[in-house]
Amino acid sequence: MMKLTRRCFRPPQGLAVDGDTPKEVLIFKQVGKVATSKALIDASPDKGRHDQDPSNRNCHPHRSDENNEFTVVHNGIITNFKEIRMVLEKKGFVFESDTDTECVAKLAKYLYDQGKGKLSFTALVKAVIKELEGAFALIFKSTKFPNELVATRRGSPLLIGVKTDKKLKVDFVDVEFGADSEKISEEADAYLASDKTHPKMRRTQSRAFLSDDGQPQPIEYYLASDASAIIEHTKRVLYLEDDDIAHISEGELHIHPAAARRRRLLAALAQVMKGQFKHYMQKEIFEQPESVVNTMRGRVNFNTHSITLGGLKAYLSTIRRCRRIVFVACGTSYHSALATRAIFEELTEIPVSVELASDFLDRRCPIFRDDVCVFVSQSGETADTILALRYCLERGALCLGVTNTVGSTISRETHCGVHINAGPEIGVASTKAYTSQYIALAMMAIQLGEDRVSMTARRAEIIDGLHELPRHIKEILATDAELRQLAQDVLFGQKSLLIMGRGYQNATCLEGALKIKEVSYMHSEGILAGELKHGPLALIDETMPVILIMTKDSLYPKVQSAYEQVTARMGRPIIIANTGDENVAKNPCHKIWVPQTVDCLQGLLTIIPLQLISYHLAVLGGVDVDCPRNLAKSVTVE
Ligand code: UD2
Ligand code: MG
Repeated sequence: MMKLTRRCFRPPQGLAVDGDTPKEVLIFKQVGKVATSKALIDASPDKGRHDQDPSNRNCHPHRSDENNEFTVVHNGIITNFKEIRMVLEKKGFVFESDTDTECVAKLAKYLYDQGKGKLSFTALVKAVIKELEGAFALIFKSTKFPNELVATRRGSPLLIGVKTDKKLKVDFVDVEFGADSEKISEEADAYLASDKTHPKMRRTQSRAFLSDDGQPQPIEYYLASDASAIIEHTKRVLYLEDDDIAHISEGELHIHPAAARRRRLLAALAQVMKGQFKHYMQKEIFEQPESVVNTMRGRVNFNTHSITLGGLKAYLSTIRRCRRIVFVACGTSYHSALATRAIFEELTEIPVSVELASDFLDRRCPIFRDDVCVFVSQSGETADTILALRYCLERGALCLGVTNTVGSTISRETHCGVHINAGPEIGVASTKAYTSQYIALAMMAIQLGEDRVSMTARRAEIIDGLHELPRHIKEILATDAELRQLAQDVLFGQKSLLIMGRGYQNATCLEGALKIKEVSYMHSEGILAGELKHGPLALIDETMPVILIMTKDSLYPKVQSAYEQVTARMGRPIIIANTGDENVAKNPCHKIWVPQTVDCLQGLLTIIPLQLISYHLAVLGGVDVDCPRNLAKSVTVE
């Protein structure tokens, strides 16, 4: 019995169905010569992030086509389902539900047909899950493989119960249930993990259950997400590990150990995904009006001005009681934490520090039980950030994750956290993940500060700003041609570029400079305008390219004085300013216009022209934009 809390189920079409109560639909009953295999599913309404109705059409199992060639039940979430769906739709598949699961059934059929029917069921499932991102427990049936069933998992739990009178030769765990069933299944887990004497089932390539005379014995298998679901049938349970593939046929259970993880999308599929764009980086920049909405979906109520982050709900009071919040991250993720530090300080009044993971580890920074540590990473696999996380876990701090990858190491090993739901990011230079991290962190600050009545109006103002974001981002993207021209006329071919600003824009300067370095190989430096006099001013002359961010917030006069310092040294900065700023409009310099929004969200808009400029500089320079030299998408080595 899979306890599928976020899914709903219908009796499968074209499959043997047993059991008739609505709560316990018995599906995938496999009636072979001697064996039956069962998966019992709880029927429960879908709470659906993907705007799924708990309707019949969104019920499991989902199928590949009208002939039910492949049928799938699923617990978890496939985060790249939209891309897969798009690809399959181009191949002529017609989808009949709004679910992420359906793309798995259809992908199975597509790959099966591609392989001209030569793939075994297990090899096929292996190929399918290589394309999937997210967390899942999946069970597959197919008319192409009658009397066979394949199950696999990543991130979401899946276990196999076995019921037989025979003495088993393999190390199934006997689970017992008292009042606290959850605790006991945890103990069973721990037992399995600690028991080194028995060979682990998953290492044995295959194991049939034979009697002494070599004849197969009647055996029933149960597939479930939790041992409590099948305890009335059997106490013998085997826990699958991530990417294990369990194959049941003819009464035999074979477990194939973890397939190679996360190979990227098939090249052909990947090509289609890029659509009208030349590079992923470009596609991902232009996706931002949509990805920022996905980050907020189901979490922000713009009418009541309230925010609910499901992942933090149970921990809010603990977080509010902490003595400080420590952000730990690398690269772009570090900049997203810097960008939101001020919002945290303002809305929560909790002291905040922002650390680069490598430096944090070098210093062996003191961490205590009453600290809250937040680990930000797009992939959730950044090596330094993971090491810092384990360091903080050892010291008893509450650890939060902010990641884009469901089922990643950081998502699994943190106590709680927020998935930013920006969709897969493929370009090495992070763009949409930055804006989504920024928003996720801003939402976190608002939710944490919710208990402070004096800030109600301020929170409402920020939430209104979030509401306008997609429109504002679109306005900036519409100026792409002008930005390309500016990159070509003024910046391309220069040796260096300084990006200056202060306050909320400090993070934009650093992130903008990082983008330029990463993809155009041009030297660029983000400079806090308040630091000009303390050194960087010496770099300024009439030849040094400078971008100055001068948006309308409380620091506007101070940035103006920075502008004067630069022009007094014959510098001619390009100004990023708010649309309608007459003071800047009068100025003969080059200008980049961005709409004005709430001060603390302005950085979400000022970064976008810099992303576009870095992209155009890269293209002009003939750089392999999506894979710049010496860099990898997720840095999984120290
Ligand atoms: C969850 C579901 C989403 C949808 C929604 C409906 C998942 C992954 N998300 O989204 O599909 O059904 O509920 O309300 O199933 N977490 C960590 N570390 C991290 C990130 C997350 O421990 O770095 C935990 C988090 O505390 C939570 C779980 O993972 O327990 C899911 O986090 P989320 O942000 O996806 O949660 P939510 O409620 O937005
Ligand atoms: Mg977790």
